[in-house]
Amino acid sequence: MAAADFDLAGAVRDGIRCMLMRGGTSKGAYFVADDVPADRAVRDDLLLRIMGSPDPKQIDGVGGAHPLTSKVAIVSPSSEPGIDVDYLFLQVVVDEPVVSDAQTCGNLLAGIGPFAVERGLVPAGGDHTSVRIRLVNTGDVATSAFPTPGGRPDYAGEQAIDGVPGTAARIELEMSSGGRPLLPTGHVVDEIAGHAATLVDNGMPVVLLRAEDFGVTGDESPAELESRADLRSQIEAVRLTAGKLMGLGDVTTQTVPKMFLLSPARNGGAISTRAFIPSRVHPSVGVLMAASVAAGISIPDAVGSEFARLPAEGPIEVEHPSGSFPALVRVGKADDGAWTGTSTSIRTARKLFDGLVFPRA
Ligand code: NQM
Repeated sequence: MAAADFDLAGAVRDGIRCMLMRGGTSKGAYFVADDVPADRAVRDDLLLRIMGSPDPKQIDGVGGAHPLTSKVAIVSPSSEPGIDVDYLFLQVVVDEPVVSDAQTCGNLLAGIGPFAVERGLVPAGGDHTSVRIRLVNTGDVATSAFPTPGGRPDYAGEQAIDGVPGTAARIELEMSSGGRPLLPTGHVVDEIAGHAATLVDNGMPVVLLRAEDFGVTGDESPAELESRADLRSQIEAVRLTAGKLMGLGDVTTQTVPKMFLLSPARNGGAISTRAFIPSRVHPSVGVLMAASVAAGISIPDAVGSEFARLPAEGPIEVEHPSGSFPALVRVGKADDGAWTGTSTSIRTARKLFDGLVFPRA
């Protein structure tokens, strides 16, 4: 929709078509691109009104007052050959008037295939449907496979994922990289503010740090870590430098890179993690974050590789505050010696609500 065609008063009165979905361990508002203004400033202003930002409670909108529940997906048919739909992810900051496209979200990605079928953007392919999705934020491509018995997405199933109660239908997400290097600085370890750091991007830019270097054990609760102002400012200082080194520019108002404190696994997995995303501590772990951690610790000498217990084959279990995330990654070296990575993840998603959302006037 062109900016000139957008009528905010009309949207306030008549509403905008929107589906609320849980995607993995996150939740967000999904829109077809044609239903929202194309102009970035007009669109962002509308999304702030819809989600209820800026306000720590997002009380006057549909946002859930946490970064993991203040997310938006905008989906459109793709003009790219071999790709079905384009998925633009937008993080609506809870307590600031900011909408950021600087990162993608692998959790909301889980809902994109079913949403595309629900909205008629992609036909169901029989009992199972496979949708090729271009992640507009990063240029990566995902193939999402999910059940569509009778030609409709079926959200019920037997798949459990840590961080979500019960079970739901299995959604398989296979990621291929858009050609970015796995190690954006070209180094396995960089030293930042006196700390060893491995900077990795296997779908999500992350910084791997040793928990013990920051005076914590790495099994503290998210609330405990969030309450440590000294720790948060130390980590933020590393993040600002890491962002520049990773080619992300000034990341002061961005939500990437994500900051990981690593320690030895406690529950039989490969490694234990606590992720600053970046101002809150993740109650579990993001999909692409886990893929980036798993790829990083698979590289000899990377931070965390010295205590990671990697399986001979199969998924790498990335432990987090509410369980474990099985990240199946393939890490290799290209002809020029640069490290490369791809990943496969299992998620679930669920349609929660479909209808009209009414932005704040
Ligand atoms: O890493 C959290 C999440 C995410 C990102 C965040 C994500 C991913 O758990 O793939 O999904 O944005 O900080 O949803």
